Amino acid sequence: MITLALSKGRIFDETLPLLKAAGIEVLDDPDKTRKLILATNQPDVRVVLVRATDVPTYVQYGGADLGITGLDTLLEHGMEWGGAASNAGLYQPLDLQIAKCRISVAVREGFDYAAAVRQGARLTVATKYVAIAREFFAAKGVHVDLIKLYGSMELAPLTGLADAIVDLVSTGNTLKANHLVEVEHIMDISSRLVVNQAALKLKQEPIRRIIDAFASVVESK
Ligand code: PRT
Ligand code: MG
Repeated sequence: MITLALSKGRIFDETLPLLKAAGIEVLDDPDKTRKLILATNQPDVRVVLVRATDVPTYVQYGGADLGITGLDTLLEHGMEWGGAASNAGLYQPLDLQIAKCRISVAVREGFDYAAAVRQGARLTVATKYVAIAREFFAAKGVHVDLIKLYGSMELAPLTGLADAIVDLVSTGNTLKANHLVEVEHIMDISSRLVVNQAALKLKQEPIRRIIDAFASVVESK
């Protein structure tokens, strides 16, 4: 049995065409079923639905053989757990070029971020990406107090909780609707295929087949 960990939402939706190209069709609609283990048309392939932030954990510890996760989640997972070595057991063979966005710093319209940085002000930054933010500001030499949030980051500068946020931006519409502006582009993000290293050795043939099918779709784009 091959187990693929996916999160509901955009990653699931954008993964379906890749699975189809690999000859795999998920038999349940995750929005209609309460099942967490979804069968596919291939009797030896199943999909498990987990929280986006849990995908690296499932794959690293072998709860799933493969998973698809944003680079944001993958980096944050590795850094929180103590650096690159903590992604040991996780093999990252492919950038799937799906669920693309960027991770940025944003502030309230009218907040003079450049001046605050120039003056060496201590900034309060709210984010779900504490490790990524810490590393980014440390490299810039900017002193920050980080506040961990689990969602609706956009609210933080509007309520006075923080001066800035570090969050994902895709179209920019969410920032605009909340009168926030992007002031730094930290990095580009896309989703990655991750594979449990031990599983790759034990189930090399079927896993390789899935990796190769995904790779050929990505290359043909
Ligand atoms: O929602 P939940 O808390 O369960 O988990 P999640 O938010 O981690 O999952 P999900 O499905 O929202 O995101 C999964 C992955 O999709 C992320 O880890 C990213 O790698 C990728 N992705 C791509 C995005 C976006 N684009 C994106 N735009 N994830 C989130 N957003 C959000 C962003 O946080 C902001 O609130 O969309 C809003 C901005 O979008 P625009 O288009 O208005 O700029
Ligand atoms: Mg979300």
